[in-house]
Amino acid sequence: MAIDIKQVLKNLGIDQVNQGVSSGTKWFDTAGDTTASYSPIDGELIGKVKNATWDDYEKLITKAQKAFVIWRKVPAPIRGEVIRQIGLELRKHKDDLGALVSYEMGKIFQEGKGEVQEMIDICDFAVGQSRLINGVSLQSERVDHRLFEQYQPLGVVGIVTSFNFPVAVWAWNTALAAIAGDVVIWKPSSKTPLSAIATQKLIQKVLKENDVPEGVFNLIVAKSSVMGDQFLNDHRIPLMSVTGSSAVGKRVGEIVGKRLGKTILELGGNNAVIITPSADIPMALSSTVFGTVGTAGQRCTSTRRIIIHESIYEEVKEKLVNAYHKIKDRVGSPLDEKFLVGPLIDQGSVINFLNAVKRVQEEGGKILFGGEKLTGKGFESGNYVMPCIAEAENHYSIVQEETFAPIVYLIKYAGDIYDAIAIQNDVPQGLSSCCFTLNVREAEIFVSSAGSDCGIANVNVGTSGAEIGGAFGGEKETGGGRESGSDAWKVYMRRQTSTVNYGTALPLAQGIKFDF
Ligand code: UN1
Repeated sequence: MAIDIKQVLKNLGIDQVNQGVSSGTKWFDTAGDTTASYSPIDGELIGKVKNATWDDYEKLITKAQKAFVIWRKVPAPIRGEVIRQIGLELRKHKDDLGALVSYEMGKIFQEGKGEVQEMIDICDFAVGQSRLINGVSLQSERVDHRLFEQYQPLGVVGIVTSFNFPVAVWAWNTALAAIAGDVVIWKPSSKTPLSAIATQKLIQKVLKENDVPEGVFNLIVAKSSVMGDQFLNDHRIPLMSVTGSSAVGKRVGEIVGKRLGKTILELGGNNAVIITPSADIPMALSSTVFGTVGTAGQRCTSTRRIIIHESIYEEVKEKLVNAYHKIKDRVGSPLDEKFLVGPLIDQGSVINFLNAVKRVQEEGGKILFGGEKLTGKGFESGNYVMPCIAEAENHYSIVQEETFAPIVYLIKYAGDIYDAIAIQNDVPQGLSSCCFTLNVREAEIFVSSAGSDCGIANVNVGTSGAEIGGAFGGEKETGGGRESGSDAWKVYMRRQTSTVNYGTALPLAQGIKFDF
C-alpha cells in the first residue's frame, strides 16, 4: 500500500503554513518567524510552522496556571474520561497519524503505527489509573489521631520531546499528568513539529466536547534560541520532563536543579545484548536485528552492542552478517512497505554515523558489514545509510558513546555470565539491556542485584520495543527518570503526609510535654 501523503495531511488538518502555539482548542496568531519541516525520506517540504515568541509563551503559561486551578478540582475519573476519549480519537486516526510520523521522522509505517499504538495503550492505562490514585493509611502513635499520605496535583508540567518518538513520549507524559490533575506545556522537537500539531488538532474535538478549560493541554513550537534555558529556568514549572541526549540532559539537570525543580530525564542509552552459549541463537538473531536496524537505530533503546561468548562468537557473527545481507535490499523509503529501514533524520545524523564508522576503525575495530552513505535512485535526500556491524572492544571511546544511528559493535567475552555482565555495565549509560540464554542460572543472575545495572533488563527479549505497562527509563547517564507504566504516575504528583486529630486532647509526638 502506497501512502498518499497529501491526503494524510488533509485528513489531519495540516496546512501549508501552520500556527505553532495552542492552549487546547485555540491557536495563537504568533508573531514569531516561520520554519519549514522537510521529510527525511524524500527531502520534500511537508509544511511550515509559525514559531512562538517569548510573549506567546508568557500568555500560554498564564493560561496554564489559571487552568490548573480549575483542572485540579475536576475528579480524577472525570479527567480520566477525557483521556479515554482521546484514546478513541487516536484509534480512529491511527493510520493517518502513523503515516505522518513516518513521513516527518522517517520511521517505517509499521513503526509509525506502533508509535500511535503506544499512545493508545498509555491512554487506556491512564484511564484505569485515574480511579487508582491511591495514598497510604498509616498508624499514628497518638490517641484519636489519623496519619495518612495522599498524592496531590503538582501544577504545570513542561514536556520536551525528541524527534525519534515525536508523539508517543508526549502521550506517556500527558496522559498521566492529566489524570494526576496537572496541566502540560509541550515543546516538541523542532525536527518534527507537524506530528505535534496534528496530535494537538486531533485531541481538540475531545477538549471542546468535554469543556476542558483552555490551558490544560498546551503546545508550543518554538526555537531553542527563544525558549531554551529560560523555559527550563521558569519556576512556575515544578516538573520538567525531557527526552534527549545525555549532554542535553546534563544541562537540563543543572538548570532545573539549581532552582530545585523536579525533572524526569530520559536520556541516551548504550544498550547491549548478551548472547550466552545456551542461547536460542535464531531467536537471539531475529530479535537483535530488530534492535539494531529497526527505526534505523534511532531509538533510545536501540541495540548498540552485542556481547557474545567466545565459544559461539564465530557462528553468531556469520549468521548476523548473513541476516544483514538479507536486509541490504530493504533499506529505502518508508512510504513503501517493502522497506524495513528508513533514512536518518538529517545530515547531522549521517555525519555522526560516518564518523563512528571511521573512529571504530581508527581505534582498532573492523567493519564486517555496511557503514556507507547510500546514493542513487531513491536515496536523493542524502539521509540513507547502510546499517553497519563492527567488531570492537568495549573500552574504545566510540563504543562508550551513543551514536544515534544503525551501527552495532560485536564484542567477545570469555568466562561466565558475570564476565559478560561486567562488560555490559562498563559504559556511562544505563537504559536497556538483555540476555539471551536458556540457562536459568544465567537468566536469574542477569536480573539479580549483581546483574544488569540498567533500568530495563530483559531475558530472551531484545533491548528495544518495551511495552507501556512497565516504568520506562534508565540509570547513570540515562538520567534516572521513569515514565509510562507501573507507578510512574507518582512523579507527576506531590506527596503529602497528613495527621488529623479528632480527639479533645493535644498530645505531641514523641511524648513531648510543652505546658504553658
Ligand atoms: C525512545 O526511543 O525514546 O522501548 C523510546 C521502546 C519504545 C520506546 C522507545 N517503546 O523501544
